[in-house]
Amino acid sequence: MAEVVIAIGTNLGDKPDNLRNAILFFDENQIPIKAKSAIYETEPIGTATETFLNAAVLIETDLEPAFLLEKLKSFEEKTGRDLNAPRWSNRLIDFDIITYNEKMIVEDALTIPHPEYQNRHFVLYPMLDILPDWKDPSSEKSIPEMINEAPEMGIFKTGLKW
Ligand code: PH2
Ligand code: MG
Ligand code: MG
Repeated sequence: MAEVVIAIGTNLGDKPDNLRNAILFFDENQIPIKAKSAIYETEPIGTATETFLNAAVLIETDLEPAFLLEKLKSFEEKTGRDLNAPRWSNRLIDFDIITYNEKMIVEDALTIPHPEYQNRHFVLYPMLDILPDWKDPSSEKSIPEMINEAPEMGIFKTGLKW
């Protein structure tokens, strides 16, 4: 069994509802969720223009990373995300595989740990909620260390319930 951190982002439509919907993906695929982070409101980074809700879940799965990615993509598509939209445009649901045990993978379609997570407070804060003792397998940095070194951004912990 692998312990996997999935980051979830949404910045279109009924965002709290989109997050709750995302949980259905794991239920439908009988993938146990071991922990859910708080829900954060975050300033859009890059070319996205609308405020995000971001969160992360810790799951347990036997699915291989590439196969898990494929299933996550098909859920994004099914729930109405236009996969041909430009990279970083506004989206209903974005799933990103952040970590897969301590595995390191570098392939065209998939890099694990996620190549940008160390620079993103909108991933690191939710991750701290669910996997506080994580150390990056390459740099061996803790999440608080990565948070200290990442660029500041607008991020606010909401009281929203899942
Ligand atoms: N995702 C992006 C680009 N920018 N900004 C925030 N705040 N949250 C995100 O999830 C996010 C982003 C690309 O996936
Ligand atoms: Mg993303
Ligand atoms: Mg993505």
